[in-house]
Amino acid sequence: MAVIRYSGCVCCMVGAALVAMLSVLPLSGCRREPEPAGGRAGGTSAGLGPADQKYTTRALVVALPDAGSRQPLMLHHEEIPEFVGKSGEIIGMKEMVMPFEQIAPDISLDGVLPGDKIGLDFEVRWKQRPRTLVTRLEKLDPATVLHIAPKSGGE
Ligand SMILES: [Cu+2]
Repeated sequence: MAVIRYSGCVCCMVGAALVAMLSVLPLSGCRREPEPAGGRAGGTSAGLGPADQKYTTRALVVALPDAGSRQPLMLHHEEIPEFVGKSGEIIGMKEMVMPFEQIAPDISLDGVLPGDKIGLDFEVRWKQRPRTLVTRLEKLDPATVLHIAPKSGGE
């Protein structure tokens, strides 16, 4: 009986199980998904389980993601009164500057700059990475008045 080792990747686990049963199938084609870069090119939402929550809010762009420095997208978002905490209770979230770990691969940040005002949807997964995934992003009229503290450009 062969010793079965796997590196944590589900397809390897399945492959190893098959090898154990059949003793013929090679583990070819089995490789890890690349780590999410946390940036605009970062990762994929494929393979993620269903989101725990999804929110729509508006925000000021504070910093764009940069894979090199591992800087995530930083947004100063408006209050999200319906925000659900890890325990499942509605705890609300005040307006704040917050990192958004990942952006869905179909979303382009081309033409988006710090200081821009945006509308966005994002998903929260408390037990998976990324914990926050931006799934929609839309530039707003610069004249839009965001309800955020003035320190980063709100009014
Ligand atoms: Cu927040």
